Amino acid sequence: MDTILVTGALGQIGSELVPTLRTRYEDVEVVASDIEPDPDVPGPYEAVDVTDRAQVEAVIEKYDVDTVFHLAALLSAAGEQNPDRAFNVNVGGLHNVLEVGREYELDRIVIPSSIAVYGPATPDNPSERTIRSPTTMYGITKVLAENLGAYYHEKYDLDVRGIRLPGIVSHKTRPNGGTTDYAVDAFYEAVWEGEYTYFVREDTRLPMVYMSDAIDALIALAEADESDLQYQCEYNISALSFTAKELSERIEERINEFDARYDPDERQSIADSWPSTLDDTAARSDWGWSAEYDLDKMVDEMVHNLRQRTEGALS
Ligand code: AKB
Repeated sequence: MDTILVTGALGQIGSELVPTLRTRYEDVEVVASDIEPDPDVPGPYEAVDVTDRAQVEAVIEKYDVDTVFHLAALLSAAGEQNPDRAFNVNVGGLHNVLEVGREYELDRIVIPSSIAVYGPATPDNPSERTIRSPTTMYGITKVLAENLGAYYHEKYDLDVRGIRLPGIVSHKTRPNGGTTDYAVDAFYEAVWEGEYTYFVREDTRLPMVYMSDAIDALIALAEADESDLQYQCEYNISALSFTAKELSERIEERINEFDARYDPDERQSIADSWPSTLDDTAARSDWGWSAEYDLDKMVDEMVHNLRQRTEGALS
């Protein structure tokens, strides 16, 4: 591995994956890219619209990229607002990366999939091959992404791998356009305003993971021996599973005055269509996945970091 390209680098995952990769692989050039032309981030950075194959090819050629973490995507709620764009970015963008990857004989492409591949017909605690019947455009694009990854691997021997990520809780970059965003928004609003109105019911239980565990999972999968992998892009990882109310109670233990309210909107039906726990036996046995953060450790770290940021901003 000499040069890594990260697409969607300004997003929730990318903004933490890029610095982690740069620290971990000192001799590897890590090129960050996103659609924004001129963000204030450390370089190398390139503006790339993944729906334009020529732009994808240009950056891969310019830096002689051999590995891609392809994160650029619209999430579930944003996808329901604009299904056409979600399809173009999530499927068209990935197709461009795979086509250029095939042409330039890339070593590896890592793509996050999502729990959104599952749907109301999926029983709880599904494993990788349990029925995928998504009811959102985002979920449909992720099923296609998983299948495209497997197809390019089978047909062109391209090394494409991926994880089905649950909701990711993090304090550096706020997620945007997802259904699980409430699990991050609650922390920001609790620290900043002392109150938060969830857009889901209090008994909504979804699988979640803390960001540093999600990053570790992506890197561990990327580094795994190909011969150890039984799946390409569909590894489940399981870390946390809590209801909105349970999250509020834990936040309240640290921020006494926190006032949580619940006013479900159209995102409730998306949340209701997803399983609340996942069977991740394959990730554990194939590439040694296990989460470090339990709910209390995560809540401690979120509250601590957001308080520090607030104090920093005020001083
Ligand atoms: C979303 O809520 O859309 C994402 C996801 C679970 O993939 N966070």
